[in-house]
Amino acid sequence: MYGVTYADADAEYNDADAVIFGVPYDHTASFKAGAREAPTAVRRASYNFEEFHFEHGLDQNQPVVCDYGNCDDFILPEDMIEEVKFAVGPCIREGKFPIVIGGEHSATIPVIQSFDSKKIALMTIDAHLDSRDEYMGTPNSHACVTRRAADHIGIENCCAVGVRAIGREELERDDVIPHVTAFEVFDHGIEWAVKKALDGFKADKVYLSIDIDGIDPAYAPGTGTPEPFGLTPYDVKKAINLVGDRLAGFDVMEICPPADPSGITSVLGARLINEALAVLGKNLRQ
Ligand SMILES: [Mn+2]
Repeated sequence: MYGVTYADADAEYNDADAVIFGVPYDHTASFKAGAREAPTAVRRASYNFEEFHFEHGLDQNQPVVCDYGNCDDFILPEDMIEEVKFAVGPCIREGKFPIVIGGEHSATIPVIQSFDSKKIALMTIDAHLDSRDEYMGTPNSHACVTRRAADHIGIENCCAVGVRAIGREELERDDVIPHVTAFEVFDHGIEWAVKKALDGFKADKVYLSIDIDGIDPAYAPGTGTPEPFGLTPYDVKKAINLVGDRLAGFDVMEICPPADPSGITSVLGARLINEALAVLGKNLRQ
């Protein structure tokens, strides 16, 4: 690949436990574009950290990680979706752990579609429910992520945590996507929220998709659609560990480097990826 690779993600694809894919796509952005720059920004930020995760007793190279590079960029979301399926699908079918750096949240759609529909649940951390049938003329917008996932894996295997922005048409229908609001997380704690999500899933394995706007804009200002009253980074760190041995894939979406002059949002994104890698490392060691 060209450019910078994720820190210590220098294994060959065939040897890797986990594979990192960048999806520099932001053509359906509704407010502020720029997420296409996030894969590179997050990779750069990954060099900020110690290679030893003392809390977990793991080095950064456990698990073994390959940085696959970026998917090609396209204009239409349907083309992006085919490209991501082409890149990430084999990794999932071979039992490797996919890590995707968006790009817009729409890139989660083809990742979920690449899993066996009966064997995966989707937990999102997101300010938005993103459950519209279509948005701005496409069913594959960033505003349709949980609806498209529900089409594939069933509504009972979807849950959005940290939500605090829902359209009236998303709530006034029979098949509302299961969700836990940010206000409920604040009142009852992240342990309660994640347990509620996990207990609702029929599938055992869980793909955890982090829209960085799920975290409060005070901590993660660099995103296209910031929404106050968000989760803390510590809530999300805990959520990753609470999913624990059910974790089967991970992404960090919607970081927008042009809106992140200090770079702190990309640093947080890389740190959350490291946390997911540490959980995978512990799972593999068991
Ligand atoms: Mn969002």
